[in-house]
Amino acid sequence: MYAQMIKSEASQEDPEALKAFQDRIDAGSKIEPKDWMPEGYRKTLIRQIGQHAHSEIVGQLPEGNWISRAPTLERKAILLAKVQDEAGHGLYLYCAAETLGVSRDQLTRDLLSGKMKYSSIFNYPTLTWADMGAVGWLVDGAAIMNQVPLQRTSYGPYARAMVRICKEESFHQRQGFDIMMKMANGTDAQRRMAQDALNRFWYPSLMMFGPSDKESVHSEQSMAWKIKMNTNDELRQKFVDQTAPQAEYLGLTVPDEHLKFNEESGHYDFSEPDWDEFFQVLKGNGPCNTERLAARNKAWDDGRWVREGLLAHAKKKRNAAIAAE
Ligand code: FAQ
Repeated sequence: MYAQMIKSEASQEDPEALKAFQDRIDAGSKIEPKDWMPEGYRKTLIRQIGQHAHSEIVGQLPEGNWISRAPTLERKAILLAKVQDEAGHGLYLYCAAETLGVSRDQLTRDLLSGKMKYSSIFNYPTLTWADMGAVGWLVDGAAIMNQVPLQRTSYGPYARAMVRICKEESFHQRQGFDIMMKMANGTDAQRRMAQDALNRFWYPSLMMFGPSDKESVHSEQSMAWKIKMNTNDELRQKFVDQTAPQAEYLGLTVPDEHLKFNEESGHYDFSEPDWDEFFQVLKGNGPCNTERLAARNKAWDDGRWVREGLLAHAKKKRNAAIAAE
């Protein structure tokens, strides 16, 4: 539907302008906010950047859950810094989306009403401290795999936001792996917790890259516009190739009996995630969808007095400035 709508909108646009735009993309130029762009390009970016921003914000919830229960002061300080970084990433991305003519309030309303999506991964619960390791190692690991190529995406503000985000995400990934190392080399109970976290987060992490290329609606057009630099399956394969040896190094077992290095292809063979589960999570039926949206709605409602106070203050200052003119 959406892909069709983008195509039908393109058919109403000036073919010469469309061609000139595509030539610029093909030549590797960056598109900047004031440049002409097809309506479909603008909408696709708002959808993707907005979804990405929402993921960073909602992604604070599963980790925020553990700040008060981190095992040491040092771990607490590190986790707190990481969660604050995620808030910062959300803000860079909302700013990038705003350059496309959508307001942050509108994006927030669309998240809170369930109209806009955020990453499926954040609808899974974080049950033990080892999950903080698994989230950093696997979830940030998957996020980086997706985001490093996005530093070269065609839209300037998105590409520049991504440069800074990627630097911080690699610290996040390392801190997650460090937790997993401690747990995997700890007591039997800690080792079991690490294995259990890997068991629960492996397939949801593979789902972060989106549906298989056969099912992906937007990949073809988004790749032509360099809004996406790789297909979902390409990135998923790269993630498995990078992560399987790391699991081996930790002495943990990836919960996939078919995971095996294929000498011929030079890549790991692996089992597909359960795509029915993925689409159910997208429909709002994951383990924590209701809880996550309720938490964001509560935060928005609780913050109303701050927004109203700030707006009243701004209005008062503006009126005083007008009166002084
Ligand atoms: N979850 O046609 P495609 C992070 C939807 S950041 C939910 O393949 P597309 C940092 C998709 O929107 C993680 N929905 O779509 C962190 C579309 O539905 P729509 C977020 C998904 O856009 C770490 C439909 O399925 N990163 O984790 C998902 O070409 C730790 C069809 O799919 C980004 O957003 C999914 N996993 O490709 C924070 C990166 N996958 O919109 C805290 C930027 C697909 O038509 C703690 N985004 N859908 O209703 C992208 O690269 C792309 O948007 C994809 C999906 C690859 C996610």
